[in-house]
Amino acid sequence: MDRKDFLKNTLIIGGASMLPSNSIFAASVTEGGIDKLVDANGNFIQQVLPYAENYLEPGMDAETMHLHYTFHHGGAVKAANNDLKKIKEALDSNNLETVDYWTKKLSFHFSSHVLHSIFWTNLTAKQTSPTGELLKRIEKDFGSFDKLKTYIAATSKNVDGNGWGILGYQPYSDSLSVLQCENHEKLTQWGVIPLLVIDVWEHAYYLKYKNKRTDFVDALFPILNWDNAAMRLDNALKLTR
Ligand code: MN3
Repeated sequence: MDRKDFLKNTLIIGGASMLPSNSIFAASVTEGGIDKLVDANGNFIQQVLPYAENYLEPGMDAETMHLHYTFHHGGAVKAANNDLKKIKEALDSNNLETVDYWTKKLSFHFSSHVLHSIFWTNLTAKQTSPTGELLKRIEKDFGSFDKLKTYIAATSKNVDGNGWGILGYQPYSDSLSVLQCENHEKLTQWGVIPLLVIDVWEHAYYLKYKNKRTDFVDALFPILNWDNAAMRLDNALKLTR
């Protein structure tokens, strides 16, 4: 590791509140406009958090952040690698008896990896609001930023069981779309690229907010990173238009 990398990593791991702009953490988690979720061999890898675990307090407490990132997201990454291995073994041995099981598991675990990776970058202690193309499209597709906020809050709070509220860009209709995702992979629209995701699994809030998911979602709004969502839309447009 050279000095520049050392400083960059130190800044990312230790001094989150000192992060000067989106550019540094964007460079650390994306490559060519898309999140880097696999290594050169195709194995799933987890990026380091773009801030310290206590950076988002009080909205999100450090203990929840630690458990969530390390064991829930981290566990999904490990499990997704195992699913891939099992599918390869099934194909290599021409024994397809359980391949449907591992295929379903991979969909669940890989989707968890995608959404959690995006979720961490969608949060910041800095005050942000939508700008540029994102704001223009929010106004066109939902009427106003306030209407979108009301919409995505209601969608997230009312997920049946565990799941996510998601704002995404749908390239087939060239429009923004809100999804109410169950688990990590259900109730999607093919093609949607997530821009801003809200984790409403109980593990995301139960330590601090107990059973009050509504309070958690309300507390999340001030720490949503709309700069990151705007950057994600710009990347999505570049990748698909
Ligand atoms: Mn989660």
